[in-house]
Amino acid sequence: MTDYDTILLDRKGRVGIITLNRPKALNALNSQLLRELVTAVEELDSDSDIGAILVTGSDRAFAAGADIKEMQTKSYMDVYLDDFFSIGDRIAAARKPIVAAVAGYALGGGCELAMMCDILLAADTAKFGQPEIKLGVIPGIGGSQRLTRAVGKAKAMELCLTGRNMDAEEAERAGLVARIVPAADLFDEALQTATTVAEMSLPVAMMAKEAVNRSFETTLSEGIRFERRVFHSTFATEDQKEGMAAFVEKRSPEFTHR
Ligand code: CO8
Repeated sequence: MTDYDTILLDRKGRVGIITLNRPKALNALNSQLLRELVTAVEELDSDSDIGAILVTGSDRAFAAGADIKEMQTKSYMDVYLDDFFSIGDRIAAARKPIVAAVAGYALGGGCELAMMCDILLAADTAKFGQPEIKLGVIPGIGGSQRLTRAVGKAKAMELCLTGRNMDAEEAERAGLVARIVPAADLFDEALQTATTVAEMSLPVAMMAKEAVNRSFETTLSEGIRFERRVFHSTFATEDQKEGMAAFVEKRSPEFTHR
């Protein structure tokens, strides 16, 4: 297993837990943290004992954005040639479901990271925003696109142009988060959610994630055709046979993730 300095990696049952851990910088995403985060996500994504990934931060901050101190002096050529933030695309490319548990600040790259995840749970303390404009830049890890798809143009435009934050209630009303839970219960609820997903058939959960995500990339009729083909292919799994047999026999299914 890889050694990490800026994140903590743990496993509980079939859930891989990544905790962002740069408390002094409110988990700002510097290059080391992003590199370690991507390595950990890929490590868990390719581990056959893992069925879901949970990403979380601290009570005070999920992540307060990309590391401004690290970016401050970079030139156009530095950011263009380095294209450093494209590393984030590898998180969105994970095939296993990822649950984000957000307490405190999820700003800029922190909000973008949360939006790359599949199920977003927010503590009642959560604050979401894309404040990049206040620094003289715009979102760079997908915020202008994913936020707009999640909450619509009206609110996304307002947040990206004014840099104001949304609290958890507004984020839930706007459709950005799946559910709000009391801050003290956030980790347990998120772990429970991730465990529930991880106990489903892994290949079928991966197919469900892929099908939902396809809706962001294609037309309705093509998306439905894609879904139908993937639905057909669930019948090639042992878990479909087990899931339906268990229902008929009035027992819990024992998925083998095959
Ligand atoms: N980067 C670096 N350090 C940070 C960051 C950050 N994003 N956020 C907080 N910190 C540091 C502070 O500098 C401070 O460090 P120190 O104690 O050494 O001064 C420490 O964390 C604690 O922060 P504060 O004292 O500011 O704590 P407050 O509770 O007063 O405020 C806030 C909390 C409101 C979250 C405040 O820290 C803040 O506004 N942070 C910046 C938020 C922000 O603007 N985020 C967007 C960053 S830009 C971005 O994410 C773009 C992503 C894509 C770029 C792609 C480019 C190609």
